[in-house]
Amino acid sequence: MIADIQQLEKAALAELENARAEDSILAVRTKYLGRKGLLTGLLRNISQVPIDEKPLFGKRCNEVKEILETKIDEALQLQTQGEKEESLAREKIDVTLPGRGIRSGRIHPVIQIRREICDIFASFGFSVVEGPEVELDYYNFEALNIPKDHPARDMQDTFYIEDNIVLRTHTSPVQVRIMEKVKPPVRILCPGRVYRPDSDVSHTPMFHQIEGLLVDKGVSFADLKGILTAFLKKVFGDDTTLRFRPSFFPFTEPSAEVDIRCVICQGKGCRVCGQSGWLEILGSGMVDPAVFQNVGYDAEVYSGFAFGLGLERIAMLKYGITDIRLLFENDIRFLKQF
Ligand code: 2NM
Repeated sequence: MIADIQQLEKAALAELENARAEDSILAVRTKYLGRKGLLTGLLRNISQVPIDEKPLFGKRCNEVKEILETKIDEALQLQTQGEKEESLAREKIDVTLPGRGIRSGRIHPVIQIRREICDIFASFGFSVVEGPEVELDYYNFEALNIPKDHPARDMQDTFYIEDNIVLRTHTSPVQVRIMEKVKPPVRILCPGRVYRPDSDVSHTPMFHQIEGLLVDKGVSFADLKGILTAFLKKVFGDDTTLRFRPSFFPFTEPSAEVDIRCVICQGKGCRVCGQSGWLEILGSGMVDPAVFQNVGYDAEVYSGFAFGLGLERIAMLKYGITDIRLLFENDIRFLKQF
């Protein structure tokens, strides 16, 4: 019987030695020390042990029980500690590493210019209004005194949705819609996307325009010159030289294009200004009485001026961009420079 205990102790310790995971250690405990365990079984049968061996048998049983309990506790402790160390090593982070940085977005250069221009005209008392990009032929052409046979109405120059529905080719229709609704005085600025089927280094099928309109009693060409001069000096600097050059638009009479002294060569002549020394910035004019008639304004009482400019062109001149398409590729390496 004593030999049985010795054997049991040896077997239990060997099994414990091989038990690595928590589960296997607990299994050893159940197998030997559990209610139906092997050691428990030996103790239960003590009545069959010869009387003279009983004290030694009992002593050995208790010793082995104590040894196993201690060893199992130790094994369990080692096991959890090992697991902890392993996970600590695995989850270690180096707090001295540099951070990844937050990449912030920024305003697109065209929209920066749009904001700048809107702010300037807001300081002159103009309100900013927007309107539809899909427009009736009537508002895009007819009301603006653009005749049915005008080349701007060609399929080649306008995106047609239907016979009398187009993608607006300028933002003037917004101004017509406002004039239909409100009586003078009117001071509005209309920024927005416009569409024309053109595509090369200086044209994209969609681009941005801002048009302005001021209507009141006694508005003259001198007001047009004064406001546009003040505006352009705010955008391009106080020492900017301007010239007003006669032009033609169906919706204004007289009409003028406004040029500034080339910002690249200061008028000496370069590639950007095509050797002329001047850069075309905007178109303008006194609103044609035919347009006033279409919106129900009395041209004998009211007069006004209007103007329009392309934002991509301004952005290109301001930043020296030579291909307009760069503005629409959404390449962050390009856009983050502005
Ligand atoms: C331009 C040039 C000249 C213009 C005219 C009007 C309206 F609706 F009042 F008749 N809006 N915009 C205008 C005048 C636009 O862009 C180059």
